[in-house]
Amino acid sequence: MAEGSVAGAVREDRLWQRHVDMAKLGGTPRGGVNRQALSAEDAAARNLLGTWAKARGFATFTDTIGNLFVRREGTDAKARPVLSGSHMDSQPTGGRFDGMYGVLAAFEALEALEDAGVRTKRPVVAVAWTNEEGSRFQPGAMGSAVFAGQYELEDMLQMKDWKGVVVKEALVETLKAAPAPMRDGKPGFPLDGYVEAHIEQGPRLENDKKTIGVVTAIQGSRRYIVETLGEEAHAGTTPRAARKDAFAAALRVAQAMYEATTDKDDTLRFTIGRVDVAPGSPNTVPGKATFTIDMRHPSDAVLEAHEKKLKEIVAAKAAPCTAKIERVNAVAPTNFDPMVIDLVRAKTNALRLPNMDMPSGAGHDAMHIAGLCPAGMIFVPCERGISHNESENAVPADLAAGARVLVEVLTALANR
Ligand code: HGY
Ligand code: MN
Ligand code: MN
Repeated sequence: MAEGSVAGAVREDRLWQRHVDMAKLGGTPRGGVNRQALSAEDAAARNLLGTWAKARGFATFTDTIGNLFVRREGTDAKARPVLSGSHMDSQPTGGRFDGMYGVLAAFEALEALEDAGVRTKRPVVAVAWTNEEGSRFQPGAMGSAVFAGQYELEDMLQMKDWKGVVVKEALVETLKAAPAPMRDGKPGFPLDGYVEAHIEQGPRLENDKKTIGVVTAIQGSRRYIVETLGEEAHAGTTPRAARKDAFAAALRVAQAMYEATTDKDDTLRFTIGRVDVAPGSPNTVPGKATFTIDMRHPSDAVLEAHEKKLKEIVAAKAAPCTAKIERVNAVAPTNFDPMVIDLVRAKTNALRLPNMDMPSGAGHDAMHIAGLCPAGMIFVPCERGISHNESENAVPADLAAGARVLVEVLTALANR
């Protein structure tokens, strides 16, 4: 098979149109998407992918955490498959490409193999992982982590969203609205390789005028919930000195944490993305406040040291309220397999695409799958590096370039 022959079957127009079609599902007036995990919009995207798969004769199946698979057979049906994909769930004010690009690039790879008439030894499977964003339901990358055996299925099925809806209920609704043959039992099956395509969600490729990012690693990440407890009281009659104001305590704790996580080379990432105050009445002193923490760094030791600081701050700054900090999850830094990194770089060079090696600041499902088999990622640029924002944008030519590299890499892995 001539070098690049399968890449030649990738169609930029078809790949772009699929993004346009998917962006209508949960599309927002400002041009983004709100397609949260296990929502009606998520189910609609699952159904659309299933319709496309059926039209091409690819088998689809799901598992008990709702990961959705699209399988193209190989000549050796018993061989461990090669997997590629990402996620279709989005942030509440998300973009049209975060996650969706990786799913559609994987699907485009299956179509290109089909159109090129290329049979691979191993099956090649595309996947849409359940709840990568971890926005509605925590923790993120839930489907891939359960698949990889990092989280217990039963624990994840009991997780609740901010309104108290349980994953298990939302999953039943989603699979009813978007039925697919169920692969029963604990999720997970042997893999021979995994490659995920994704927009960079940062500005480096655009700044350096590169089309492809050869991803070498993903930084470590930890999530926490902080809760402060005080005493509800009348806003008009209760003097400041007598108050146990839970929001004031949360502010003291948060401010101290921002100061403690400011590092001179601006490498540590510390984000408080959600704050809830109860009872949420303008004239009642808050009795309870909770806020989320998302903390990231390339070094686990740095994350560990800062986790200690966060706990000390919670103990020191909450009085006269009480407070607690609970770690929701911790994902260690991921280093991708050198064989896959080299293969991505080689196939990119063979296609004469400008590229650079780079780590990922964002988390991805690949961080869990990298523990199961040789894994890697392919980045393409997004405009000004903006993501987790409705103005997220990418251009058809870059999306197609990434899909060409992807299909060449998958073909090589599937014929190993
Ligand atoms: O949060 C992340 O890094 C990913 O975009 N969900
Ligand atoms: Mn993503
Ligand atoms: Mn994201």
